[in-house]
Amino acid sequence: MSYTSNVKTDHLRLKAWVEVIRHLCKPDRVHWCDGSQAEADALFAEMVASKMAIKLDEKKRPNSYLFRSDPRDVARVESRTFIASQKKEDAGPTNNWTAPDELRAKLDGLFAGCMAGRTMYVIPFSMGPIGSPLAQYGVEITDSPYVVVNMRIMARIGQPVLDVLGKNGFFVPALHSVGKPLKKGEADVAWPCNPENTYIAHFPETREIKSFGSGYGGNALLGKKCLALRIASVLARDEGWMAEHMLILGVESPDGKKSYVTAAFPSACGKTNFAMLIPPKELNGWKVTTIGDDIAWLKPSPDGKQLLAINPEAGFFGVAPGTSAETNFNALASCSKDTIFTNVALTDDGDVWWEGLTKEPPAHLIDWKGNDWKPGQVDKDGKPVLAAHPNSRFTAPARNCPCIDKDWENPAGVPVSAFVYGGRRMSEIPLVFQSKSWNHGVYLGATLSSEQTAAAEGKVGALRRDPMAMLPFCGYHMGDYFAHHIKMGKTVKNPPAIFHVNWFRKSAEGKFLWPGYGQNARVLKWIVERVRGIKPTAVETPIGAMPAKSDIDWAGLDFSDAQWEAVTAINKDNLRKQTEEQATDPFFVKFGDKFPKELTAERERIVKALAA
Ligand code: O2Y
Ligand code: MN
Repeated sequence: MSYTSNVKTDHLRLKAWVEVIRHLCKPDRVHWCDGSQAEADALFAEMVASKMAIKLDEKKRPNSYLFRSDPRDVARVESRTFIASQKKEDAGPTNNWTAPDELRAKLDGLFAGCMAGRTMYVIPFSMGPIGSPLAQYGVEITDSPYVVVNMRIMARIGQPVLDVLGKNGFFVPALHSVGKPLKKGEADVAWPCNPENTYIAHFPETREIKSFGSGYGGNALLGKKCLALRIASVLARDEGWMAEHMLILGVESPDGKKSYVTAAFPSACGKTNFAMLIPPKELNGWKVTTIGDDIAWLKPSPDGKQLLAINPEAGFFGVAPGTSAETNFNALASCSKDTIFTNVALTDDGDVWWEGLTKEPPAHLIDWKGNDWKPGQVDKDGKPVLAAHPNSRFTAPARNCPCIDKDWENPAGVPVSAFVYGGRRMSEIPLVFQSKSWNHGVYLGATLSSEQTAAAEGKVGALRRDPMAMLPFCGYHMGDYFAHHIKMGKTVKNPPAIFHVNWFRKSAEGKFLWPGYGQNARVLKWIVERVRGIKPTAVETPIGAMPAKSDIDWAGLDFSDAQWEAVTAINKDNLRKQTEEQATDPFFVKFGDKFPKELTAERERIVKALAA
């Protein structure tokens, strides 16, 4: 690389670890990342020269690049993700487990010499504003320049992190390799990876991450799912805070008062869209601002009154397909410049395109696999050929987002008034209801489930349980995680109120009954009015408190009483049966004694109330 950084550190343990890894992985050279624009420019120039990256048209998409991954390396791989705790029981029944010594030995074999012919990059990174009492630090060692430029957007990296670490600060060592050493003179491929030997390994007791074989997203950008959720959930349990798979948004009323809400949705439920939603203009002056679109870290405030939240990330790693000016204007604006696109299509004039970006596709594109593409193209089996991969992504800086909250980097965090849980449910689950208590809210999170979409793993339409949307991200036994939630409700005087939403109810004809997108602001407004005490009365039902139709602000939306009935009606018999079935649902049965008795009590209470 034409760029030499001169970062400095006196952190002996860090320097020693880097030496150990250099010795093990045998890279041709080592580069300590300073996170500067000059460094990123040099890396991009190198990747453009090696054909790993394509520079997009500078006028249309300033400072932005397109990458195409190996078609075998396009998403997180849950089947290759491991929680290697000493005891299998501590990883719990929802995680893959291997004994740490066994996994270390396996990985040491794979990492030995794996960086030959490559540069080993050392990336000091901060999850959260540097110096924040809620921030955590890590150092990722990787042989992927793609990872370096993505980490630069998704986290805070470089010298300031080394400065706060000082001589002895705690950091999570996160080792990554694409797993494709180069022999002398061997030409590299555009996207090196090793899918046959992919491991995303977490060692919760020693707070370490080791990832091998994949260069993609959550497998390789180790600050995100690996540190900020799997390892952080363990840190949070041990230290009395919460690491959640939650967006954070601010809701501002016309009088300028702001309330913060976090929300957890399983994948394919429109999380990024909700984080950045634009309320209908008729909701006179109500505004939504974004703190984060994926992860929330919450700690009790120093006075013990409330939970304060930060977004540990600095960027969005958003799904491109379906993102448009109509569905998410703010996400589109966020990736208008300074953005890395992965696996989207390339237009003839040097810009990007994906399904759903525009109503009419361009007449010609280069698809995500690098092939010519025309609208209506089908494969040899007659199936439509997609221009962009369904899990194609934009990595965009949060600072580019027009609705970013002014406090998004406030090191103290923002006070959270409400948690929202939501799933994709065609029937039974009403539009919105509020839990009767904190423990009832934990029960709603623990029983969160969503119907599978085509994009997700598993059978389309099948119900997938995804407690707190944390199923792939909890770094320890999920029963203990529920218990931690219950405990957290007692650690602050005013814990957030907890709500459940479902935007996805369908009519018998299969049509969505709720308009969704910006209209969700009407529900959000009710939630905020509830927590502010402006809507003290509600319709009490056995499953929680629901708004009466008149509690919702309908300005600018014609929504009939029959439509309201259709999105909010509850069938007590069906709900009772579903609730009862949880007692014998294998998903919960496998938690054994670790399923908290408080949640069993909630279930029994609800069954009784539904039977009454
Ligand atoms: O497939 C990947 O590697 C990305 S997964 C992801 C990315 C951003 C936000 N959330 C997720 C997720 O799987 O929850
Ligand atoms: Mn996520």
